[in-house]
Amino acid sequence: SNIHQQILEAKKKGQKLLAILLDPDKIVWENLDHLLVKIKQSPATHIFVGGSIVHATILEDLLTELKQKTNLPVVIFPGDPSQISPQADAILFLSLLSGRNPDYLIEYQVQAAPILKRTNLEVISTGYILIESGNETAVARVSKTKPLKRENLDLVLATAQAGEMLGNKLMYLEAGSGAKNAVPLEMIQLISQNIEIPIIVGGGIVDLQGIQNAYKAGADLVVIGTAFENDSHFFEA
Ligand code: 1GP
Repeated sequence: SNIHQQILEAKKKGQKLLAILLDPDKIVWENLDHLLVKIKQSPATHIFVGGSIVHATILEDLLTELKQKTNLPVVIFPGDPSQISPQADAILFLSLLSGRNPDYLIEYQVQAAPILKRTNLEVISTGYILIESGNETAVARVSKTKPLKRENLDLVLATAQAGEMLGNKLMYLEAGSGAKNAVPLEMIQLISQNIEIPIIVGGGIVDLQGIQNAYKAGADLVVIGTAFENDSHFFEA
């Protein structure tokens, strides 16, 4: 079924969504079965798979396991065009709107398009906005782009609105994996009040209160990576 449509319907009903982000390169394979049990017991509605550098075979192995052992929709959250697999359900087709590196604005999308055409993956056009986090994150390093300043709310809003006008179906506000500071709540609030498309928020959210705060500010889907990676009991508190 259509994942984008489900996200829209959840937004309409005010149901909040939660994605657990799994980086194939960080999976401890001996623990995978335990991890999958914990994911099943968690409130997660989606599994995102991706990372800054991911080896193709490891991605395939992880997707095989996820499709066999969970029922959650699996969405690729790619770092580059090598991270495409027909085994997933959908892919966030990202454009790094906060940066001015043409590779992440259009070049990788051009490379990925013919590959995606040969799969049945649902392709979800997603604007991706990197926000300053107080530390250098892998996204900033690998993409060689500068995050937008936390206090520059006008620029973040204009960026999100431009993405919406360009036809993005989702807007991802990203502090970066392992961010010291998560996306500011007032920023989430401002963006959510001024664009129609669903908002994804992630990076540096390390407790359940942080998730609730992001929802209250207007996030439709929150992404949790590091906190669950470090503690598979994270959602049990
Ligand atoms: C990173 O937004 C995700 O792309 C999740 O970040 O690892 O900090 O939870 P964390």
